[in-house]
Amino acid sequence: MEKICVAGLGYIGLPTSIFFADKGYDVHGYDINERVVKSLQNKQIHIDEPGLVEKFLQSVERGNLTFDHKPAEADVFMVAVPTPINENRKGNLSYVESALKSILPYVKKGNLIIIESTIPPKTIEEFVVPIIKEQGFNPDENEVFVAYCPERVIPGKILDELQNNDRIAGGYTEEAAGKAAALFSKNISGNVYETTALTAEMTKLMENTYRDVNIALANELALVSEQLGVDAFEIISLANKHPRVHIHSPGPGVGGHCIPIDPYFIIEKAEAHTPLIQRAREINEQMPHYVVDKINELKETHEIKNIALLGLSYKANVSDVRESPSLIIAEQLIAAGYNVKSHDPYVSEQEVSVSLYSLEESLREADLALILVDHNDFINLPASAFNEMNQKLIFDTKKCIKPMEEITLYQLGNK
Ligand code: SAJ
Repeated sequence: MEKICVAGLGYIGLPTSIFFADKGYDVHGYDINERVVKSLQNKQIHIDEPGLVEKFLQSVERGNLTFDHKPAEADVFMVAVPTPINENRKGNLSYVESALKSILPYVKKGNLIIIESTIPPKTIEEFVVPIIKEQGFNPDENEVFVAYCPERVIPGKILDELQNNDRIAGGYTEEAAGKAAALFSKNISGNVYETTALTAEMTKLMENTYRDVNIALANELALVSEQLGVDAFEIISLANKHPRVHIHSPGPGVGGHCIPIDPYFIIEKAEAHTPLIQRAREINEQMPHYVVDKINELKETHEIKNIALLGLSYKANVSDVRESPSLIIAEQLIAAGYNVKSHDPYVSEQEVSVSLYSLEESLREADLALILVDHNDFINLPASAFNEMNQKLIFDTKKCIKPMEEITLYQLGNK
């Protein structure tokens, strides 16, 4: 069995390392973050995903999963490092560059290098391959095989989706696509599709851009519905009964490390041809401010000083707060002088800049309960949960609270 070296032990790299180690491969994961490496060496795992810790411990005990702050020789190298955007909203490839440069001294002829990080179109051809050539290997001649194989997993179901999702193997050459496809085909249950690196790069970006644009449409519908006095969620649910319609849901904004970022990778390469993608980003980025404006508006008719802010993660039932719209809303409300008591059953205080309270503490003496995430814990909270509030006023941005007697309920996208 081939030996695999994974660069980057974050949300994708660590589960990927564990996935392949569980299949019996010798996997060596490395990361420049000493703290992460130390804790993994001490059998502590920093990512909370169903089934992950068990498989991690089994592989570590078996001895075929090791961690270090430097790479090791292998047959397959996988790069799963972050690709953030800079202030100018252009992809920052510095982690990809440094990961590549650190693995290259360990690479031998015939090895396969797979990039998994999300990257702007043409990055393999114009950025990755030239770095590999500088090291003396010619990927055009398949001296090393280079492929782009984007991941598609969703937080909360990472292991399941690594196993079952279809995958794309985008080769810099046809042979590289074939090599990468063979590796995944042997190990996953989904189908593997071979294509070029550029097609794979654009496909990955369009998947998330489709979602961003569709969410922007839902958010626009929410605003229109409020003006017209109809319920956007009901309209969406009815429209989605049409066999070819799938409108997404409105909300307080779009967070996470993919959907709010990936569209910019397309925009940076084709600014003149992406007015729709750009407008969708603007609409979604405006949503947290819209929520704050709504609260200021509610203040004209209700006494609002203390706010219980429920939900800080970027989406339901995960602890991830990256790019979470809730954090923007919390900061703006605090800056506007409200007393904000935030609660999230999944998020720990060291991950956020705001203080956290229990559900009861946050709701006690609150003038408004602001629901920003549809965690299972919040769905259909009983009326009694709101008993200790100063006034029973709820603003639900995710339509997860049912209307109840004695509670004044405002919903995003409704009235
Ligand atoms: N959101 C809405 N309305 C919706 C759906 C989502 O407002 O109808 C918001 C969520 O609340 C959240 C954000 O959008 O703030 C993104 O959430 P998400 O569940 O749509 O996506 P992610 O970022 O967790 O994961 C996405 C997935 N991509 C697609 O579904 C096309 C995942 O499969 C990718 O692996 C991941 O991006 C990635 O790594 O690219």
